[in-house]
Formats: sequence, structure tokens, C-alpha cells
Amino acid sequence: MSVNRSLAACFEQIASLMEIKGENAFKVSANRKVARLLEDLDRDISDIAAAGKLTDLDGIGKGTAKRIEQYLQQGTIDDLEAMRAELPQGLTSLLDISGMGPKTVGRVWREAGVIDRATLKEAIDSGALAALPRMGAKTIQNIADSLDFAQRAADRTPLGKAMVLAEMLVDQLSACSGVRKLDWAGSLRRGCETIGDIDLIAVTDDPKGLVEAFTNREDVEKVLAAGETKASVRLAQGVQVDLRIVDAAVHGATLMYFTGSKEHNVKLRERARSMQMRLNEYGLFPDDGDETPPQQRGVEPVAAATEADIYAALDLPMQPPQLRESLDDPTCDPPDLIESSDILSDLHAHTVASDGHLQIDELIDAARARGLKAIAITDHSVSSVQANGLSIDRLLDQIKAVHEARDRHEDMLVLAGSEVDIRTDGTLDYPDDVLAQLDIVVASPHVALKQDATAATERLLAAIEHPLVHIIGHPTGRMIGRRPGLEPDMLALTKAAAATGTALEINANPRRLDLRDAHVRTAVAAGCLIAINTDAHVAEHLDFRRYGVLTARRGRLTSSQCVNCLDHAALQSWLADKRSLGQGH
Ligand code: DGT
Ligand code: CA
Ligand code: CA
Ligand code: ZN
Repeated sequence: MSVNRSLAACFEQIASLMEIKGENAFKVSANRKVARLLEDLDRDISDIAAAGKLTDLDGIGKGTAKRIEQYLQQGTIDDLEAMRAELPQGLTSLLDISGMGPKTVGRVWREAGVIDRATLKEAIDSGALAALPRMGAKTIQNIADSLDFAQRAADRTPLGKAMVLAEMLVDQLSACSGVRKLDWAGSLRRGCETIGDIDLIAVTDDPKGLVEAFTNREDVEKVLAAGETKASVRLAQGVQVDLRIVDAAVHGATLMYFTGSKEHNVKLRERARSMQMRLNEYGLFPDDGDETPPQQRGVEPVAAATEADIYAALDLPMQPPQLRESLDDPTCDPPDLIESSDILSDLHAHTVASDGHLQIDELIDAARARGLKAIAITDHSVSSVQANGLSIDRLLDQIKAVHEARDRHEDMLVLAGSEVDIRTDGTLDYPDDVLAQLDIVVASPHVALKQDATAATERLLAAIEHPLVHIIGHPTGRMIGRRPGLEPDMLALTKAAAATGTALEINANPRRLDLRDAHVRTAVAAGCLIAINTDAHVAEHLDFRRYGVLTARRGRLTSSQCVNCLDHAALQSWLADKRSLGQGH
């Protein structure tokens, strides 16, 4: 599916280049939407093109379809090449610098000869930027700081890091006097795998006190803005945080607006318009045709206090934040999404026997302390040499040790398992007679993660169809922001998994989140079972569960399709049935 990604990057670039050149905003946003659609698509765009169905996709018109087809045939898009030729190459990298909107980028390019980050730095240092009209010292200092920051924090923040930071901020700021509500919104509330910035929405009796407490924090590296009801800071941890303070009466409208996504907001605004109403961050108002924003004219909103009120007034089902992305239809009733409290087991965790840090009993205690009822001990297999994988003899000893532990912890279901390496050719690392002695088998790819898509599909299909395998662990092996991992045909994998009763894992480690949200959506639609496991190596890793649950919810998973929600009896019969079914294959 790498073609989807490279095409998405092309459309993203078309949008940026048009913006720099100052072209029509509607056309810019149409191209950006195409890029998102391609990113999230769960099928290969070339298959859709081959079937002549490109224009069936929402947001793809004839012109866009032509560009896609040209890219698929020639590997380039003429329009994009022409735009690129008109602009210096490094210009787009300036857009990632806060304070450098496309207009400014266009301007410093034309008026000061800035063509990339290096020449921007030069123009700042030489005073060339200061010599431009309407370019104050403060603006330039801001750009200089942002440039510095951008170089340090080139990437978006992983969900796991942003969530921990946001929790700390909410905890500490909630203690300020007068604070009645404090929530995070934005991509973090939607559970996206990476976060651009953290958005906080507060209701307080003392706005001034809260802004002060927020901007005076020790970990604030720079205050970007501080007003009466909003402030933005950059934390030393490399993340920007926006805080907005609102009246309790409009809390729902503001929370909803800043939760986004932008695309979801646009759909809701259109819905409001079709019902002769107007929706903004202050509420849902009757549309009286007056151009001045209704909240400034004292117009009473139809709904504003809670998100539920606004959805109801729009005659829409309440949408959970994780289903507010561009692919989600706000008019559809959301499924009863899985919650953390539905999860009863963790079926992939490591001990000191391989590369974990816990003894078997410590791992069981840590799982119990987190409310789990079952835990599978799944250390690495023989060929994972760096991870101290178990030889067959050591594995047999480990099975014995786990079964002894099981007898010491009668309240918990303790399963003797293994995380068996799926070798490059799809075969497993232990012989079948050894695998058959395990209560549970998680099979995962660890090496050859740059394998081509066809080989990757065959490799994973072989593991899925293996009668002794229960779960495919981190199926693609990707690491967010570090390596893309395998790019198998997910539709084929999920169909095979559904047919054989094999579960595909959402590895909840926030550096992995593998399956990713779009893959989960494919898997849920195919009807295959999903596991949400933490792959814990220390006790705290068991808390990664929530990131897996957010990803699952973004993929529309309900508890009925998740093996971790089975009680002891149901889990044991799935483990046994899976094998007896497989034998007859
Ligand atoms: P991020 O921070 O890049 O991970 O993604 P978000 O979704 O948190 O985006 P952010 O922080 O720029 O803005 C928060 C939300 O505010 C966003 O999801 C939707 C809303 N929003 C911001 N700008 C616009 C806009 O221009 N139009 C609309 N309709 N909504 C916007
Ligand atoms: Ca944000
Ligand atoms: Ca923001
Ligand atoms: Zn593992």
C-alpha cells in the first residue's frame, strides 16, 4: 500500500505549493482532503483505479482521478512537477515553522530571497528579514525561536508521550483555585497515533489565575501567547500546549470544536446550515442571515453546554471522539465501541526468561493489580537471539514454571505461551510438537521487515493459517516515525484470519500501535478477531492498554470481536477450539 502513501504525499505537496503561491483556498483544501483520504484508505488505490472506480470515492473528481491515474502509470504528476519547477525546493520545509504561514513563506521568498531553512537563518542573522516592511523585531524573534524548535522537534509527538504530559498538566492545573473543568481536546482526545500539539479546554472561576499558573510553570520553555482566556506555551519536553478558557454555558461547543477533526467540524457545520442553523465554537445558533457572529449579538444558542446537546439538536447520534475523522460519517449510529474496562486479559507479555524485567509471579501480580483476570506469559523464541530467546529445553522448563505459578494464583488464569518468531518464509521457530505443548501461541514478525508486499502477505498468511497459532503479534512490525514495517495485503490477511479464527493483535505499545487504526477498520469489517495486548517487558507497560483501546475504537472495534474480553471459560474454549478446528484443515 506504499503507493497510497506516496500519492498522498504528492497531493499534500500540491496543496502546500498552491498555498505558497496564494491560490484559491477551496482548491487547496480539496487537495489536502485527497491526501488524507489516500492515507486512510484500506485498499490499494491502484486496484480502485484499475476497476475504474476512482471517482466513486468521496472527494475525488475527474481532475483528481486523472492525476492519480497519471501517477500510477508514470510515477509523476505533470501539474505537480510544473509547480515544483516554479518554486525553490526547500521552500515547503518552512511551512512547518510556527509563525511561517504560507503567505509569509511566499513573501520572504519573493522579497528576501529565502529559499529554505538555511537561507531563512541567514536572512535573520544578516538583518535582511528586519529590513522588510511590516516585519517587526518581535515577529522575527518568534520565527528565529520557532526555527530552532522545529530543528529540535522535527517530528510529531507520539500518543504515549503526549497523553502522559496532558495527564500531568490536567492533574496539576485542576488543583488551581476555581477550576471546574479541564479536559484535553484535539487529536489527543481522538486518540491519533501522533499529536501535533495538546489542546486543553477549561472552565474556571478564576481565568487570570489559571493562565498565570499555566504560563509560569517551570517546564515552560517559551510563552507563545497569553491573553485573558487563552494561552499557548512550548514545553521543554518539546510539545506545544494551547489552553482555552470558556464559560460553562458554551463548554460543549468549544470542546467539540477543538476536538475536531477539522473535517468532522466541516460536516457538522454543513449539517447545521442545511437545518437553517449556524455552528461555531460558541454554540449552535439559529441562522438569522446576519453576517456578524451570533454570540457577539447576544443571540441565544439552540445548544452549547454539552456535546450531547449539540448532536441532539443537529438530529445526529452522539459520535465518540475516535470516530470523528474524515472517513467517519456523522449521520451513522456509532457501534458500541470497546472500552478499557471491557478488557480482562493481556495475552502477550515477557519475563526475565527472555528480555523482560519481571519474574513470572511479579508479572501475574502486576496484571492482577491492574484489574486483569488472565495473563499469558509469552517469552521470545529461539531465533530472537538479541532478546535472549528460549531454546526448546528452556521453553519446556518455562512451561513447567508457568504451570506451577498458575497453581499458586488460583484467581488468575495464567497461560503458558510463547511469542514465536515468524521466519522470513512464514515458517515458525519451534516444531509443531513443541508448539502443541503451549496453552497459547503468539506468532510475530521480527526480522526482514523490508520484505516486499507479496512476500510479506504470503509470510503472514502462512502464520495465520498455522493450526497451532492463536494470535499474530504486531503484524507489520512498524515503529511509528522510525520504520514503516511490512505492507501486506490487509484485506487478504483479515479474511484469512476470520476464516481460521486467528486473532490479529493491536500491539498497544505507543511506539508500535500495530495494527494501526485503518487496519483495525479493515479487520473489523472482515469479521476477524482482534487481540489488544501490551507486549509488556516491565509492569508499567501493562498500562499501554489504553493506547491499544483508543486505536481499536478508531477502527470501530466492539468488545464482542476482541479476545481479551472473553472470560476464563470462553477464552479457554477459543484457545482449544481454534486448534481442533485447525487440525481438520
Ligand atoms: P494536531 O494538533 O495536528 O495533532 O491535530 P488537531 O486535530 O489537534 O488540530 P489542531 O490542534 O490544529 O486544532 C484542534 C482542533 O480545532 C481541530 O481538530 C479542529 C479545530 N480547528 C482548528 N482549526 C480549524 C479550522 O481552520 N477549521 C475547522 N473547521 N476546525 C478547526
Ligand atoms: Ca492539537
Ligand atoms: Ca492546537
Ligand atoms: Zn513481545
